[in-house]
Amino acid sequence: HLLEQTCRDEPSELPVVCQFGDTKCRLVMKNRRRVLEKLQSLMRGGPDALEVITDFDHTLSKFSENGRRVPSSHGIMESYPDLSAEDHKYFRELYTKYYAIEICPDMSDEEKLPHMIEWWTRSHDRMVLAGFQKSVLAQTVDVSGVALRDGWHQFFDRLEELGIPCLIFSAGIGDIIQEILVHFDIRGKLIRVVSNFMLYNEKGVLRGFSEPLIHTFNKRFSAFASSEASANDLVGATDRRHVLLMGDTMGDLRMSEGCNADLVLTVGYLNDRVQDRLSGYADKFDIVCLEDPSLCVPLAVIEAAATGGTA
Ligand code: MG7
Repeated sequence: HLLEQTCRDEPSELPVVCQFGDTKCRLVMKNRRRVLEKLQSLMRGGPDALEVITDFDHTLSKFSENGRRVPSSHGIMESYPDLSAEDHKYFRELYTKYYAIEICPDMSDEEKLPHMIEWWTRSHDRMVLAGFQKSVLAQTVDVSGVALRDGWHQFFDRLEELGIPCLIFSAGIGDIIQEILVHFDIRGKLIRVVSNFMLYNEKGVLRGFSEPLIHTFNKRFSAFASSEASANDLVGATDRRHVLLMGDTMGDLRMSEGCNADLVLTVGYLNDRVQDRLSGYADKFDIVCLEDPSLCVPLAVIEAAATGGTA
């Protein structure tokens, strides 16, 4: 169905409805010819040429469920049971102040950069002060109410069956993400998480975070000037020329910068404020999924590569 829709050539910001099994998804593909060409290349290359580079929070995890916002990995860390009322107030104030800057349409990325570093640093420092304990990590994740997008089981199963590496690239907290994978029993051998990791002292108490700090505006391999690792090296897949990139913010589009792929098909989840943001997303992402709680589109792309490789 996805392929059929893309055959309609006229550029359009109007959503098309695609039916995947029982699920209907509203998609915008502004440049359908380009999507079709990329899909055809992915089919020609087959699964052995493909890798997935994906954001985690509100991309692999849902944005909302039953009318409630699903917490991000930072949000889950902030539900740490031993935080005081002052800690909660502090994190809330940080969020209010800096989130407004992160999404401010009138500031350039350069202007935002020092504020973002300040946010991540202040938040992480406060969590160190609060004495976050490794021993409560699993329980904190278990009770957090985090939800993955519908179809996650099939998505990870297919990646594993087809031997497609999956790089989860996140400016959130790597330990929380890994614990979520454990919580859902996702244990693919080709899954790597590149993110901010917690460092503990010998008593299992948080003492800091891994370097380099990954925040919204350096979430790309080319930004790690001192690191020789490219995305391909990090997932142990130097021969992968084709990338399926998944994200929910414009910044995610740059995640594949610095890895040596020659084709990147981008799928963008537009989770909220669709009216204001659709035009920008439609310009930049090959396929935009509108308020879609499922992984149907990435799964369809993977299946296209799978069948193409054997056809
Ligand atoms: N984000 C970034 N920081 C925080 C934080 O300290 N608390 C909360 N609740 N959220 C935070 O996954 C990356 C996203 O997480 C948010 C330091 C940012 O909005 C960022 O885009």
